[in-house]
Amino acid sequence: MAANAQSIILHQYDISPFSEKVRVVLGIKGLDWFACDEPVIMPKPELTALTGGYRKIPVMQIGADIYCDSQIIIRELERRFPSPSIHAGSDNGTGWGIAMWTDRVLFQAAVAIIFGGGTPLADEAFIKDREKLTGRPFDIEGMKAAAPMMAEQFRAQLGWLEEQLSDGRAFLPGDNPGLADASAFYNLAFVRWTSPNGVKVIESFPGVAAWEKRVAGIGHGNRQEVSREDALDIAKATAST
Ligand SMILES: N[C@@H](CCC(=O)N[C@@H](CS)C(=O)NCC(=O)O)C(=O)O
Repeated sequence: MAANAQSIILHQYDISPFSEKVRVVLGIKGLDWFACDEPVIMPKPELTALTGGYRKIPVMQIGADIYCDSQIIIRELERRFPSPSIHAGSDNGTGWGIAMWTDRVLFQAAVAIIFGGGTPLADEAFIKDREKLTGRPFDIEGMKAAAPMMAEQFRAQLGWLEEQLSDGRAFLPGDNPGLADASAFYNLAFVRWTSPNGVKVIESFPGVAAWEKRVAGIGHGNRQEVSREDALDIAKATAST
């Protein structure tokens, strides 16, 4: 079936860690959705036409309604598709608090390990693009110097996950996967895709490595593809709700 005005369209790219967080939530909820692949660097003319200039990934589109930022996307998915809840086995605030940790502190450690370890992802065009985005130098040499220390930061934080899982629970909140799992997992996935050194750190935690397999096993729901042109046409032909 082709995408239409009711379809969930996720503007993303496969190696985007924040997209992986949303893809896992789509998996937890068992939803049908369409991936609309966007470029990793600017220009992104179809995306910015939808968002009014926001260039980051992921962005969710349902008809002409556009949701920027993974937190807002996940909140909207929870509102529209409450069952199963991303808060199952947890209170509603805890997952968001954990996500703030994973999206900032844990993510920064993962980024330093990945880019400080050398990755083909960081070619000249990518570095220039990210420097324009942040207005700061993309300091590969600084990240290289910080990588060993950040690997230890990463190790310490994975230790918290190991501790949480040490009573034999399947997922971070308990029997059912939720926001905390999606949020922690995407950082490990990003490291796995790009950093053999980081993988060694993950593998040193047996409980975390086993949990990671369980989260990967949830999958991403039912994914189909939609082109950027078709996604834009859907928005043009629809009124915002
Ligand atoms: N707070 C945002 C962060 C999103 C983010 O930083 N995404 C990265 C890719 S994972 C990005 O867009 N990088 C710049 C780009 O792709 O243009 C969220 O949670 O969605």
